[in-house]
Amino acid sequence: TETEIDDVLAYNKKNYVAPNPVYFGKANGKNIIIIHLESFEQFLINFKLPNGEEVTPFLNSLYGDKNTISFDNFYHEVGTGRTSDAETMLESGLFGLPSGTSFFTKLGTENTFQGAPAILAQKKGYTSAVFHGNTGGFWSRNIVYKNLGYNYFFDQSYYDHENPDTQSLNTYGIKDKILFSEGVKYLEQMQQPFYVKFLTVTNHESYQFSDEDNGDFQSTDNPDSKVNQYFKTAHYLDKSVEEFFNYLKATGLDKNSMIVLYGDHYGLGNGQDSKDRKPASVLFGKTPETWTKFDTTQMQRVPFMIHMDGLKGGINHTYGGEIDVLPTLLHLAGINTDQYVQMGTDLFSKQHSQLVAFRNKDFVTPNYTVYRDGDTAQVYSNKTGEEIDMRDNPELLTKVDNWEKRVDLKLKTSDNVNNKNLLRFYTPLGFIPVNPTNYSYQNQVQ
Ligand code: GP9
Ligand code: MN
Repeated sequence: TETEIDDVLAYNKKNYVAPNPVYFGKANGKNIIIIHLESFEQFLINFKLPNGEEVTPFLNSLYGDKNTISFDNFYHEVGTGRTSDAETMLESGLFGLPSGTSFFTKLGTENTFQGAPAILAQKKGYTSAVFHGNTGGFWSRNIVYKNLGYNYFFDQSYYDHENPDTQSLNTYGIKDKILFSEGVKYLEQMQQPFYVKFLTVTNHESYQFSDEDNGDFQSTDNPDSKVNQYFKTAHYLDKSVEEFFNYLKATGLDKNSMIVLYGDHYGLGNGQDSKDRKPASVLFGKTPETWTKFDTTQMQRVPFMIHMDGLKGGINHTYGGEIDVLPTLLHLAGINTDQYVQMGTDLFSKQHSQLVAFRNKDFVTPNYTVYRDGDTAQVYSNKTGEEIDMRDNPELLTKVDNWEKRVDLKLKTSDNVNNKNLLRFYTPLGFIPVNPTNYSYQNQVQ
């Protein structure tokens, strides 16, 4: 009902944090290019194979680059909606649903959003586009993106089908190298500033991938074929991104663009499921028997990097997650966020909340990792990886109780907005509601 939005707005007001003046507007007027690294985990960064070879040399160089801010305590917060949950958080500042996939349900197909493309268009004149190598109807993207206010959606039909390379199209979409090399044909015609995202897919588990695609990269010789495949496709993804960066440099686009890279969620043996643990455990000198859920949570880290000329690069140790990306980016773009209903907080803000809520209500703080089985919480020390005996620790217990309440309220508020489509009752000052019928993604080209 209409009054429920009042609770949401009260929550929003209380949890809003002011931007950091050092970063606010730093990307004012720049193009924003989001690169969605499918199933890409943080551990891949600077990971070396037994033969000494790096799996992702280009992303490693970017990670330590003087114009790149790289986060090393950034967590994915997806639920069963996986990719779609990550997209939902980055575009709308709201979580995915507690179960199910947000894109297939009312949330994606009917709800009112005040999302990134619309905000950037209205406040700063951005044109927006998504590039994805599957059909428009895949995961109902052709509906969801209209609700978000995306001007263009370059799906599979926009890419060259004569090229034998694109024939490798399979369940998830065309290979990443083709997505980028074909996608730039459209990118270079777009009006600037633009807000665009490239959704890669090749690193998705069970993607049909041939040794030819592998180039010089050696077999990784791991006894587990899934692990080998993961390294190979991650390496391929790394090369794809490198080629795209070369293009951006060659055209000078890198000079007036902010490039944001993030991993959407786990890819290898770190779902919540214990059957997944085996391949991950051997990589870290553990066995499925000694692998703990704390180890699993460590694997929930994914990359988040912001690359831009004039940005002072470095490794940022702030704890945060995907829900925090939208306010962070809007502030960089020079847009105030206090009017918008967003569950995260700007990672650069001095008051940023380092309480990272997972979709299943477990959470992480800079010092503790907390699991919630029914009424009792299990608290682990991040430093030792050991469970803490809470019986003689009333002070910590009080803290944990307080964190639990905050995590619950955050998720509950987000779920209320999503399940009851509450944003239809609230239009931020000066915001024009998105009309999905204004957008058509018909392929005019072929
Ligand atoms: C691919 C996506 C499916 O872009 O739609 O990927 P998943 O959700 O399984 O990661
Ligand atoms: Mn995904």
